[in-house]
This record gives sequence, C-alpha cells and structure tokens, in this order.
Amino acid sequence: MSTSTDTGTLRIITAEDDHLAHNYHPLPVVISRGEGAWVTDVEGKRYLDLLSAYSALNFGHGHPAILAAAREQLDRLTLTSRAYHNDRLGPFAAALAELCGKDLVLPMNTGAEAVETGIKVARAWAYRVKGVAPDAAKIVVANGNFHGRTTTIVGFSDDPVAYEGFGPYAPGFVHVPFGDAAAIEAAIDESTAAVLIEPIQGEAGVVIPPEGYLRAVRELCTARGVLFIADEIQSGLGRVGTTFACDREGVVPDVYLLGKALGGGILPVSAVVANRDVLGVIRPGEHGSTFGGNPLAAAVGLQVVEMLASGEFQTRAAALGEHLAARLDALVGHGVTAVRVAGLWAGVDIDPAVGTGREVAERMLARGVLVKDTHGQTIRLAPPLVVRGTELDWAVEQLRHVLTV
Ligand code: IF1
Repeated sequence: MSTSTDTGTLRIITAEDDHLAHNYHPLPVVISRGEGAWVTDVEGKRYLDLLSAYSALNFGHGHPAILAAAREQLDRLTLTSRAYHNDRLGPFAAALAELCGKDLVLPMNTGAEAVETGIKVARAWAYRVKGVAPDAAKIVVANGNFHGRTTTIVGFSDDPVAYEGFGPYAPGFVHVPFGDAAAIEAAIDESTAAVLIEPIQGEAGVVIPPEGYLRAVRELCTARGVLFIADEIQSGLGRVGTTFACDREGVVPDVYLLGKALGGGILPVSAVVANRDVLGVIRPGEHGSTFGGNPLAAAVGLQVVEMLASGEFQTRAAALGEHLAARLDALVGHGVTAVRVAGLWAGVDIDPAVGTGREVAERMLARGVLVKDTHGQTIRLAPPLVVRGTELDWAVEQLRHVLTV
C-alpha cells in the first residue's frame, strides 16, 4: 500500500464513498490486475493472493484454459434463459454429475442460491418422498455455520453480525454443535428432512471436525432416512487436497452444494448435485433463475470440471498443503496460538499479544501478501492451487516477521 497522500489508491478509495454502500471494510489496496497467484495494485505493487476470493480462484487469476473457454463462448452465445435449451448445459451437467458420482445437476449462480435450492429440495423430498407432515420439515444445521447472506440463511446463523436486524427468520432449522455426531442423532426426529453442514467450516476459521465425524453423519443420515447435504462451496473443488472435503473420510453426501471455484474465478456458477431419487422431486416450473445454467457459465464450468477430472490440482493442493502446514506449525508459540490446515486451506489463530487478525492482515498487506482475517483473532490462508512452494515459503516468512513486531 502506498503511503503518499495523493496516490491512486487513496483517491480511488475515497471516491468510492460517494456511491458504494458500506457493506464491507476492505483492506486499503486497490487491485487492478491479476495473474496466477499474484495481483497488482494501481500503484504497480504486487501481492501474493492468499485469499483467492474465498476459494473462488482455486485455479488462479486468468488461468489460460479457463479464459480460452470463456472467450470462445463469449463470441458464440452467453445467455438464453432456461425457456430454451442451449448446447453447453448438457455437457456441463453430464461432466459435473460424473465428477460427483451422481445422476442430476440443478445449475444456479451464487453459493447462497445453491444453499437455498438445497433447502427447497430437502423440504420437497421430505414431503413428497419421506412423508413428513406439510410445512413441518426441519433441517439440522451446525453452530458456527456460514452458508450465505439471504434472510433464510442468516436466520439460521449463530453469528449476530450475520443475522441481527434482518428478522423475522424462517423456521425449521435445528442447531447442534459442529463436530458432535451424537448431538445430530439426538436432534433428528420424524420431521427431519436433512442435515446441512460444511464438511470443514470456512468462515468459522477453517474448523476441521474430528476424524470420523463425516462418516458418523453419513451413517446417521442413512440409518434415519435423512438427507446428508454437504456445503462444499468453499471446501470443494480441490481446495483441501481432494475433489471434495467429504472425500477425506471417504464419504459421499446425498447432496453436494457447489459454487465459487466452479466459475473458474470468472463468473458466478453454482450447482446442486444429487441422485434422481432426490433432485427428481423438483417439477418443471418449481425452481430456477434467469442466469442459472447459462451457456457461458456452462462452458466455464465444463472447463473447470475437466481440469479437476485428472486429479492433478487435488494432488498439488495436498502436497503443497503439507509443505504449508509444516511451516505454519513452526510458528505456534511464536505469535500464533493454533493452526488448522486441510490441503491448501489454513486457519491461523493469532496471539492477542501480537494483535488482531485484521492488524496482522494489514501488516501482511504492507509486506505484499493478501490474507483475510475472520472472527477477530484468526487469519485464513487459501492461495490459488497454482501457487508455488517457494511462494508459500516467502509468505510464511512475511508472517513470521509481522508476528514479531
Ligand atoms: C461474503 C464469508 C467465506 C460459503 C459457504 C455458501 C456461501 C459461502 C461455505 C455463499 C460464501 C463467502 C461470502 C463472502 C465472503 C465469503 C465467506 F466470509 F462470508 F463467510 F468464504 F467464509 N457456503 N462465502 O463460504 O456463497 O453466495 O457468496 O456465492 O459474503 O462476504 P455466495
């Protein structure tokens, strides 16, 4: 970040105040270009991007194969609405269904739309297949969850910053502690439609459940006739060293909620993926969106799925994640109180004696590294999966420095 008073950075940030709602508190940097794991600001300063737009940039800024797919489609056809077929959606749906080992795909745009769609599908399945009494379906959710920003979703958040002032809230959600399968077992009853969890909680600070938790949830849902819905919008698509975070325990949920990186870092692409006995409950005209399944999204999404099919990004994330974990672990007791790492995804808890997560993020910004704080003392690291080991080493070295100021 430049320190001069009349720089492009400060002028642009100041000008934003005239016309931009204050629903964020961004770090004081104005990014203008991106390539791979690096971005450049309006002053020409380069930063290593360790946020990847919250894992929407798993393949880095401007991945050539994804850009090529987007450019080719931009010149052909970008939008038809689902009032008609287009020649890109079918191949995308087939490839994504195969990646997930499922029958059907319902394409949407944002992650929150995928979550809302998952809630509607679970409720419709409960009434039309399971036989739950009308309007009585309940969904078990975890404390510390983050599933998006719609009023329904924030209504089952336990973070006051997310829900306060946005009531009244949709009923039908039951809260349990994250990582406690016995609590889920106790919460399930005859009106339970589904269990909706992030396999690893992102916004909570990369909170990894105890080994065996996902298997226990899978077994419980199977035994009790309840849908296991995995929100893999942030944890999925290579981030944790496997295609999905559920793969870490060899677990297949009934429903995958996908988003973020599915759009290749170019445009919003999300999807709900499940077998026909679940997604088949949705009838024509009951759900959709103007842009859901548009040809441009499908072309980009197909390219992303093809890139994941080989497993190279997952293998890379797993190997580099071990590399990163070893270096972050060495910081524990030296300004860091705890580290959690899954693939190329880390939550680092900062010792309050050093400062807050935001203060560390600001110091890292000054040293050319973009990280994001979450919930006070934690910073989250999520580099693009194309990052190099030497770049991770350099970034951790910058962190070591800012922890000792
Ligand atoms: C913001 C948080 C992360 C998600 C999971 C659904 C969604 C998200 C597991 C909704 C979105 C984003 C939203 C973005 C910041 C970021 C975020 F800090 F908000 F909580 F990553 F942790 N499920 N997460 O992580 O997807 O509708 O945004 O496409 O709202 O500031 P979306």
